[in-house]
Amino acid sequence: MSVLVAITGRDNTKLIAKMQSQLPNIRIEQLDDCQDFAGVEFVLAWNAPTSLWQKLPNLKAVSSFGAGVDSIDLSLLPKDVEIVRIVDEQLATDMAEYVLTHVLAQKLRLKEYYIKQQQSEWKPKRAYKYNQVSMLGFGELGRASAHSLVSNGFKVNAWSRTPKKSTIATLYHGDEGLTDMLAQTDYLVCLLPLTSSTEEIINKQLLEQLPEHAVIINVARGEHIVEADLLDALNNQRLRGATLDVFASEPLPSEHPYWLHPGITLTPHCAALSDLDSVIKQIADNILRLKAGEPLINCINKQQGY
Ligand code: NDP
Ligand code: OXD
Repeated sequence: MSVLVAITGRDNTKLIAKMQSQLPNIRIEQLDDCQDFAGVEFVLAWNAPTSLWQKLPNLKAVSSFGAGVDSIDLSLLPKDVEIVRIVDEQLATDMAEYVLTHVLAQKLRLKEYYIKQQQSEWKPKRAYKYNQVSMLGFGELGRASAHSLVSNGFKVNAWSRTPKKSTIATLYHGDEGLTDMLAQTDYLVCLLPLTSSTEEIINKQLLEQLPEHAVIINVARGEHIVEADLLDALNNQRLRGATLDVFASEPLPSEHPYWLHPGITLTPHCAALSDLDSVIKQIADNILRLKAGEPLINCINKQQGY
């Protein structure tokens, strides 16, 4: 059995060395140097080329290198191949900190002051009183973010696909639930996985259901947003602002209108960056489980796509 690291767009030397030290008896190959595709049973993938999957007749499991699995085209994989993802406490803590920070930054109008600072303009204004945060997605990261928001005095609503119970948030599900939640939203935080049901969910129709003072915080995937609809809502004062960490095209192209938009705060997909050691521990655990014929951890539901 061998493991293939198919992560494109970064230097994997350190990652492979760390994996190899945890798995001394397992052959780990890099995509570019792989000599024996037929021996590969486990792939660690992030933006792997779509042509890869057909070269792997003995593939048994694929692990995403992140929490999201959207960089793997599930339709190209045989039905019996397991897909696993990263579920990590530190990742959830980091995401919760990012979400709280940016909700507070929007409440305290920090972007306005950064712009005024550049013009040496002294103009204090009261912080907004708005305190209702609505989460699109109430999974590992949505729940962690909700906890930290509630501990800091925010009221939290959350929308998921299936009905749930929670002692900290008011919960909604389904299309009707979404409409009800949007009307009571000051800050809309997107923490959905990217699937065919959630792609372009933040569109004109959704934005029109938000109060005009609302703010979008997207920390999931850029493809959740119809960019032209977001810009239109911001330019016509139907939305107060947006904090964006993720983009349909990354790195965000230098000519993109988001960069200089006064209503947009952006960060370079850094809301929650995986800690290499903790991620490798999970991946190594799954590789050893596969080798021993044991059930893998953090499997996704392939039908749902997350
Ligand atoms: P989970 O799978 O744990 O949670 C997903 C949530 O979304 C669940 O509550 C699920 O509902 C809900 N959901 C899925 N589909 C729908 C739908 N059609 N309608 C309504 N609700 C839906 O994911 P995580 O919390 O671990 O991660 C979320 C995403 O965050 C990742 O997929 C990734 O894209 C992004 N991410 C971004 C990072 C960054 O740095 N910016 C870092 C890490 C992740 P239900 O509970 O009913 O299943
Ligand atoms: C992830 C990410 O999915 O970094 O883990 O976006």
